[in-house]
Amino acid sequence: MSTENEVELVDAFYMLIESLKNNGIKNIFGIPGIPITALTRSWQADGGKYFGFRHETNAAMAAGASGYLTGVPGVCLTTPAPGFLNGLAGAANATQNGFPMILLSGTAGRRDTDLQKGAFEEMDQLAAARQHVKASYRVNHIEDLPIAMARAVRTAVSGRPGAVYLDLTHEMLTMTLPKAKADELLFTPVDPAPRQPADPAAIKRAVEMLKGAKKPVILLGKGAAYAQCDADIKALVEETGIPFLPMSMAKGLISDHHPLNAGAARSYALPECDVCLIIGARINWLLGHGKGPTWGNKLKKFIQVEIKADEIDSNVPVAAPVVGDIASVVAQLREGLKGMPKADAEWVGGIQSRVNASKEKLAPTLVKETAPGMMNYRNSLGAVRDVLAKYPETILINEGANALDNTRMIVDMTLPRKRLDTGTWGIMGMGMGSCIGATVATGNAVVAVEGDSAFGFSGMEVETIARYKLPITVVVMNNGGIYKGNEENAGGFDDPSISSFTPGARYDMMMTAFGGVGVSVDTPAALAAAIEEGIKSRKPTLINAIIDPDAGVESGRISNLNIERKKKA
Ligand code: OXT
Ligand code: ADP
Ligand code: MG
Repeated sequence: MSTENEVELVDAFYMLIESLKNNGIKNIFGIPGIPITALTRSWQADGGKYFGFRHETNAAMAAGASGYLTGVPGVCLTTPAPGFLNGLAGAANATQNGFPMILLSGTAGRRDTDLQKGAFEEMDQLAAARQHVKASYRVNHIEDLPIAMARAVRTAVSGRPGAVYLDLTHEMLTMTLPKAKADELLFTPVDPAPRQPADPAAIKRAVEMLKGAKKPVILLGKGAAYAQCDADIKALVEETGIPFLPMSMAKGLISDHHPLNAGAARSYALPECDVCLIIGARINWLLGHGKGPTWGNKLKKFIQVEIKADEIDSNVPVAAPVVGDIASVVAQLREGLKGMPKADAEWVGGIQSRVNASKEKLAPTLVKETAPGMMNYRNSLGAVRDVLAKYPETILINEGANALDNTRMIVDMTLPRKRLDTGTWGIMGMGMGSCIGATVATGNAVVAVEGDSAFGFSGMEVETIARYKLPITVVVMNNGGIYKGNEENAGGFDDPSISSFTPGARYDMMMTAFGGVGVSVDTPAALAAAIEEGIKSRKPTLINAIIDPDAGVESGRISNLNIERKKKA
């Protein structure tokens, strides 16, 4: 603040910081540099929490994870052009996943940028952001900051959540304003994510369809987890007695141990069902686009609860669209379904017996002993499952291919919003940023199960984890490569194959390099002990879990999406 002719002035930093605070923002994730270093410092000086990263994509991943877990947008602050573009990758991922976040970036001066004079870090960032985020806005004047921030927050959290980009122009960041005027402009937005109950006619249609169903299932997606109406969703399932299947990040929304959980009979329940009530999931690639073998090659009667009207019929006809917010709609459905008889016992029993059979088949593989250094994905993750069962509040971050698919199958979740993974894009590199965002947002301990390739995309944030002394335990599933660690060079040469990494790599030493705890383990028992110690001690911990290089399969569970080379004639 300064005075000119006795008028007290405030600068753009003040306006921005006050606007962030007015919108309930408590943390900023980012990397400082020209021209936002002093802005970042001012945020911290003002009492704001700041988490300085080593790469902006990871900072943006942290912001996205924080937004998903709390419903308040996470904020990532970057420098122009290269810093901004790094952050944009994380913002794009947040948008794909429906996580609310705000990407703030400084820019080079508009005058030079628009005439392409070659300014320091010159780039038309607004144009670049536009196609990758839900909305992008440029702030050209200090007076617009309160409105710009409110607009960013409201856009990020209302309707389908997503990332919003705010372009903080160089010129704007140098402006000042009389404090009296500033105080008039600053405000707290009212109800940024308003409830949107569905049309009663749509509810009636859905209710009739459910009542007429012989083999109904309920599919829960991460939109349902995000909606934070866990008790109502559980009540809907229990009152109707309809089996449910969670998409990966909806695991735990209702406990994986619940008797109506049909997750372990997926390949029976989806093809066999007649009516599928989808709550907060898109009918995209993860659901076979609503057709084909995933659904028994039959068109199902879909009831889709969705906030974004144009998502309906995106892949297959939806018989009963219910456009509205999940919390309102689930309450409306429960009301409409009152007195409905429970789902057919034969149908439910058939699913339950298949669930039990799958679990019984899997069980011995989870405890099978292997020679030291030859752990596979089953027995190692069996050990992870047993430890996490003791600490259900722990948030699980999970990426990789075999490391992802097997964890999703083996490690049960019993509480909502405790699992974040590669999501809609199947993205590698969400790991360490999401770990940091998750613990900062919730205070909970975090365990990350990472493929060794996946870990590499954000591995340098181990330093960030150690520097802030965060309660994060990272397990690197070290099979020495992408999918497998024993592939040979396709040309028969000595240099590494396309998928191999350094054999015998000691990822644990990355954590000890920064003062955290590093452990290398080669048996399930040692892995379990190291994880438990990490969770209990809340010390930054990295466990190098040595996995048989031959244990994985190419592309994990989605090898059907790969393209094989055509056979020569
Ligand atoms: O019913 P059936 O019999 O079918 O059985 C199912 C369930 O019923 C059963 N099940 C159970 N059984 C017993 N008990 C329990 N409790 C239970 N629960 C379930 O198990 C099966 C499977 O269940 P699921 O998963 O529900 O069913 P299904 O049919 O698999 O579901 C279909 C899908 C599509 C929903 C599911 O498969 C899914 O969610 N898949 C997500 C896959 C995904 O996103 N993968 C990540 C991307 S792969 C690839 O792209 C990689 N890259 C390239 C790359 C990427 N991605 N990003 C960037 C920025 N750059 C490059 C790379 C580099 S992966 C990768 C690295 C890999 O190497 P790593 O070293 O990191 O990892 P490793 O592989 O470990 O080496
Ligand atoms: P999954 O990957 O778990 O299948 P998706 O990300 O594909 O889930 O789908 C989530 C869906 O939930 C999105 O289409 C999104 O618009 C919707 N959604 C998110 N929040 C809400 C909400 N509060 N009410 C209704 N729909 C929502
Ligand atoms: Mg691997």
